Amino acid sequence: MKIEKITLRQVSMPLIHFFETSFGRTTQREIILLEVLGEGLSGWGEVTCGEEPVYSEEWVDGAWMLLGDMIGPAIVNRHFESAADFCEIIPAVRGHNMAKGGLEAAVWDLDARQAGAPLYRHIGGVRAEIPCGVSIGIQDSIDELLEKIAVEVEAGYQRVKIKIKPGWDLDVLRWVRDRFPGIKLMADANSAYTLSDVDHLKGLDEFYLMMIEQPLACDDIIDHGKLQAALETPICLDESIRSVRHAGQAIELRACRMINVKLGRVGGFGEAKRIHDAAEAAGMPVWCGGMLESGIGRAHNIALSTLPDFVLPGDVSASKRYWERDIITPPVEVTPRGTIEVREAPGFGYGLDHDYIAHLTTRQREIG
Ligand code: OSB
Ligand code: MG
Repeated sequence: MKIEKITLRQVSMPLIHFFETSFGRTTQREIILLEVLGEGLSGWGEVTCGEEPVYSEEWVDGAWMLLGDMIGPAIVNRHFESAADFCEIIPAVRGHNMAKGGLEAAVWDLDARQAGAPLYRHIGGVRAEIPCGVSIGIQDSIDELLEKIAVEVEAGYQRVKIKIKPGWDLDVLRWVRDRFPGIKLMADANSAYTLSDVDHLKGLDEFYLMMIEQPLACDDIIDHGKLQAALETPICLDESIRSVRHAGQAIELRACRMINVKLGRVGGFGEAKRIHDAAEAAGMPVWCGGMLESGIGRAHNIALSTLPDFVLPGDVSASKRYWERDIITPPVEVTPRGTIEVREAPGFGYGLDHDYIAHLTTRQREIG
């Protein structure tokens, strides 16, 4: 296959409700969309980096420049066998997985469309319906958090993740457990603790959480292994796993018992599948994380979640939790069973609201 043209668009989308983690609060998303053109068809992808380099080193302006000045020009009109071989023509840029991963996902979407196949089948997915959870940010008060959880439990979501940080952790979890003793509950610290907090973190065990996500440093594996040995609560790694090599090391060092796989963080479907395969071979379940995506990234996450080892509910939830109006049609909807039914149309399976995308676009650049 061959990419004849790439269009970069930046869309500006206000969130319905702010999203706060241990590293900050987001109220408005700036999202780079990628359209890759080949043989008269378009594939679409989304760059999942933040507006600022706080979850990882990547950010929107950096990704825009990298894709527009370096990666885009280097791949336009180059021949490659299929989306699985796209890695062979990507320039040897170190890191920047979200920029590369957004483009790779667009290429997979195009490849699936050219084959007339749904993307999820094209990547080897097997599930017609995926289990869904929600990620709920740090709130201004416990009452607001409890109210938000009540709404999502009522909607049918299969598990609830709350964000924690020092000062918003054990007491908050106690309130949540008091009110919702039976829900599947987990907490995500986004690297807010260190190994010196081990005694404090042992306090998590009384809340019988499904897992604690990324308690320690974003680039750490070894200390997570030490912490896991001291905790009953399973550790799930997010930030620390950027490649199948990291996944292999985490498995070997028993640094986690599950992995949150994010397409952007690991650089696309190719590496996500390799991590999936390594975890599956080790008997470790995985789930699909989220990065407050628009419908395009959300649709890719749904496809990824159909691979066999994605057995745990992911952070893939309904469009209306984020956006007044999404850029895909129909928006992503969740059943009262807390699932998303996977669509069978070619590519990622949803339509695009081109008028609305044009309306939201703040800058655009064409390559090729
Ligand atoms: O750590 O999983 C995370 C959002 C932005 C950055 C990091 C994370 C998150 C989420 C949100 O938890 C998941 C979602 O609802 O998209
Ligand atoms: Mg996380």
